[in-house]
Amino acid sequence: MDALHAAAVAITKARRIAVLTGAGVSAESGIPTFRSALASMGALWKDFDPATLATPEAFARDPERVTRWYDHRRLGCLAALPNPGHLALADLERDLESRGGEVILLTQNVDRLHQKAGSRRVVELHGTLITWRCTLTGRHTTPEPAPMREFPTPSPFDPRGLLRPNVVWFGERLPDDAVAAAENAAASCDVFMAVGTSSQVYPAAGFIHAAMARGAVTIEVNPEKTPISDLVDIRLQGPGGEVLPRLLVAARAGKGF
Ligand code: BV8
Repeated sequence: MDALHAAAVAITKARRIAVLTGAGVSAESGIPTFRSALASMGALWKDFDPATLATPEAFARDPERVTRWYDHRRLGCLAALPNPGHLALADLERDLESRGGEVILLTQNVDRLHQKAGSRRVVELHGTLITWRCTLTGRHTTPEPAPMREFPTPSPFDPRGLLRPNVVWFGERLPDDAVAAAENAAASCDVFMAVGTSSQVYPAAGFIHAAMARGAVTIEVNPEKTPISDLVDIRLQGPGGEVLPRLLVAARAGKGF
């Protein structure tokens, strides 16, 4: 049995499927993957390592530069459309629900494309770029779909504060409710899929290992090798926008969803 068929059989047998997605699932929507995010920014960012840019210290040190980077990415996310990979994951959620099962989508992405594609059970492990919050009051706001007017951006809630993106920076805690939902999903799923992630950022990548340790069937969808490629049960090598729709067709053929 080839890998795609084996994955389709595992999905048709599953009642609970957890899916961890990373930047790769949005690559075909034109959003650069995290580690290459700077390439889309041109020379201005060539000497900047995103892992140092995505930190509270970087924001404290140079709020203008960090705000510009995030606002540029926010506008890209707002303009982006879900690709066939996002849409297939939304279809998978509906298929499982049609037979009393469930899909829990744990995303590291901050672009809200899974929601745009129709996925409803989405856990944003690293927050989102679409909403921002006041550094002093913590109050949230959804900036209008146009470039910020001032860099850094004064908070509308307290003139002494600034607006920052609602993302989880390196060195910041993930939201407790998101971690609890992810831990629960990893502890109770029949199948755990890792799609479009380099599986290098923790604690998100740790959920794959937790599911593996419990004996869930693990599936990776990625065109490249990653630290988990030789550990998962089934490796589907290819872009999510091609593999996921084919996987869904195979699963539906096997189960008549
Ligand atoms: C924390 C939001 C503690 C911001 C991001 C062990 C345990 C806990 C923490 C750590 C640990 N070890 C190290 C740490 C620290 C750190 C960490 O993991 N560092 C890494 C670099 C080693 N973790 C943290 O700091 C976390 N916080 O632990 O806090 C704490 C506890 C108590 C109190 C205070 C603090 C916070 C981590 C979250 C950081 N925020 N994003 C923003 O977006 O700017 S991380 C960001 O990078 C993304 O969200 C994502 O998670 C990560 C990048 O990973 P990927 O999504 O996988 O993307 P990448 O580009 O790497 O890979 C893309 C993949 O797609 C590739 O494999 C490629 O082959 C594939 N691909 C390409 N095209 C396609 C494709 N796949 C499918 N289809 C395609 N078409």
